[in-house]
Amino acid sequence: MADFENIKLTENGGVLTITINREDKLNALNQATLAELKTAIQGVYDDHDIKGVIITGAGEKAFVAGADIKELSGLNEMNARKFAESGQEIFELIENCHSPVIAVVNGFALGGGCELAMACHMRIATTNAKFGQPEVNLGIVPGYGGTQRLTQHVGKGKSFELQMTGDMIGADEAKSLRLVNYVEADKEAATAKANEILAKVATKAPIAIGLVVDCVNSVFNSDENGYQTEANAFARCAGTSDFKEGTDAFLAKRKADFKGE
Ligand code: CO8
Repeated sequence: MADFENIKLTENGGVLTITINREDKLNALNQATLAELKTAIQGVYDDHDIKGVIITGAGEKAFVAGADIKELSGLNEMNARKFAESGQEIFELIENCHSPVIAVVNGFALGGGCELAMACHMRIATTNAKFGQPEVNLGIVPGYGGTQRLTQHVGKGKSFELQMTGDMIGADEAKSLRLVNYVEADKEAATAKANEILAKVATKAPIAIGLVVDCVNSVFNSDENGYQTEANAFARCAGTSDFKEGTDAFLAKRKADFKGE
């Protein structure tokens, strides 16, 4: 596994854990960290042995406390767009990944950290997690897709409130807003829950799982007819050996053994 300075990769039973590893800066995302994150996610696209991904932050205090404000402070109108677009591209890679990606949110998930969590397919928070888009405090708007994904997750009114006030919300409120799937007592329990979900997904037909990602994401792509995407995905699944295996196994009252073919 490649050597990284700002993230840590560990693999266990087909689950890759990507830990943002700048604990002294509350795991703030600088450009070097984002570049490493991109390489790690691209690796998932190429490695079919990876059945699922967990993204988390080092330590107990923060998932990611945002983009690195020191770096942001040097931006101007010329280069800021490029910064935002290159971050958006990485978060889209996460969102479109055919392996399930779960954020284990342990502490602050602010600004780019909240945006990173929202780009994952699911979020499991610890009770001390805090979510927020505090960019207005710095005189900016979210730039890594937060204006879009927060609105998709929590609806327009709450999205306006959170972005206009910059207020943080706790894990229970985030769950009641459907921003997180589960709240667990601590990082260990949240990681166990993420692994439990990923282990279950790993027993399903991989091609179908990847196409669920495409179909759900198509809901939010105004250039795409999601119903057509779904019909195409359905047809593609029907042509796989896994479809035959799944239906044969059901009819024979045995457990299906999917091969991803
Ligand atoms: N960037 C850089 N350093 C950070 C960040 C950050 N986002 N957050 C914390 N740190 C650093 C602190 O500077 C401090 O470093 P040092 O010890 O060297 O002084 C260390 O982490 C510990 O932080 P604190 O001492 O502040 O810890 P506290 O417990 O007192 O406070 C908070 C914790 C409340 C989380 C506080 O650190 C904070 O408010 N952080 C900033 C949160 C924030 O505003 N995040 C949004 C940033 S903007 C953004 O993410 C935009 C994304 C889109 C970019 C688009 C592309 C251009």
